[in-house]
Amino acid sequence: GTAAPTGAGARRSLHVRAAQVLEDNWTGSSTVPSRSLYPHQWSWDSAFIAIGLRHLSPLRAQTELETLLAAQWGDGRIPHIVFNPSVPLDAYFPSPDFWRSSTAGRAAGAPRTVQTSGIVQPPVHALAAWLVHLADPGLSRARGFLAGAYPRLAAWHRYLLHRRDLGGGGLASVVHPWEQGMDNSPCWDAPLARVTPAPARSFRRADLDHGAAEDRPTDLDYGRYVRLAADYRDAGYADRTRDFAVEDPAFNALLIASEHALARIAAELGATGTARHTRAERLTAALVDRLWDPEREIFLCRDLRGGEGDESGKGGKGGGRDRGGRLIPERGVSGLVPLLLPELPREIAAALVRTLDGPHFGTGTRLVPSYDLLGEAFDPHRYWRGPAWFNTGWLLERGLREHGEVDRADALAEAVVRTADASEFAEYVDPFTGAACGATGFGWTAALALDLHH
Ligand code: 9YW
Repeated sequence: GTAAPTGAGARRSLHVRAAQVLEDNWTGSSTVPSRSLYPHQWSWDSAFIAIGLRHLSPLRAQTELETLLAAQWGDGRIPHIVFNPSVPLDAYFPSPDFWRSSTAGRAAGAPRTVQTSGIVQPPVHALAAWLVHLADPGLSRARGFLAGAYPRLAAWHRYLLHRRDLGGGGLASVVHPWEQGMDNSPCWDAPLARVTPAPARSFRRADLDHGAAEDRPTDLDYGRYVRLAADYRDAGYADRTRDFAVEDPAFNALLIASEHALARIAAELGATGTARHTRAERLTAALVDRLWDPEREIFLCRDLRGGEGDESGKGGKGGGRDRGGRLIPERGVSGLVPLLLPELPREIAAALVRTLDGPHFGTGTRLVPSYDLLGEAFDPHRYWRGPAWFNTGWLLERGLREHGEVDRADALAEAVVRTADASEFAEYVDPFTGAACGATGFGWTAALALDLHH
């Protein structure tokens, strides 16, 4: 492509064009990730979108999060999708008639009036709420934004820390790859292989009407996603031990970062946040204890159901089965996201920076790939199996800055902004060339480019 223009004119134009994407995707109370592929409200998308939206309209950013929080379940979970009733049922699969939240989720306290999914997504919300507050504290106080959000965010974290501590080690587990947000990451291949796929004729994908098949998950992946979601639904969305239960580093790092944010929110509201900061430190220690791989110098996923009857779980000193389940020996970008955490031991932060720069993620790339460049499953175009995504770029930029890596952070920020702009705010890009994949006009890409540009 052509070199990105620089200077005041270019800055204005990025701002205007990103703002236009967010305007086009705004429904009146929230923002869709993509008009074509994802026509409803998604949980972690909304958190990232609010972080960018705060620069355009703090009121809209607050509303974005309030709309999501209004769909919270009685047990504290924030659903991964809040459905827009005016969108036709066949526009997205799985649709409300699959999840049946208001009936199947009744015991878990699903809302009666709004239809949602029954699984969750990474807890970026308290961090987003805090950043949105900081953009206009006066408006936030006048509207009671944090006072309204705090009890809901606290219940959300309580749900994750109690109902979802399926491994008993203090971390939250995901019970579906969609919950972690990186749907078809090779990290899920081993735990998913144990799941019997739902028959292909029992459902109809809607994503292939809008996205290229070779950029999307396969039909076999979808069969397994459907099976896991249907089993969870049929169990009333109860969080007992499940067939698929994984402790993921990014999911837990975001929970910890959000716990720190919740401590700041509590302090702003006149309470003390000390207990929450202490809990966040304890969680950071648990993350290191359960998921850090000192040889690979990256955090791994722990498959709680893994290692039952196979020999492969023994690898990695101290990281094997003694803590329950087994570590999955795949390097995903998720394993770098804990760089975000302020209390990460110095030597671990330094090791993560080395991994980020090295042959598995750094060599020859413009933006950080979603998966190991040297991994067997690496594919530069297929969704979460290699392409670079902008939300992980934003999180790593923040992590680098947190640990004093100012030059690296500046370079990554610039690459994120430039690539977002040049790709028409693509959903994800080829990590080497920056070529657009998936949808364009994607919500969090526009929002986070705007945030880093600011
Ligand atoms: C799907 C909306 C969502 C993101 C996920 C991403 C994708 C939904 O889109 O999942 O149908 O595959 O993987 O992280 O929140 O943007």
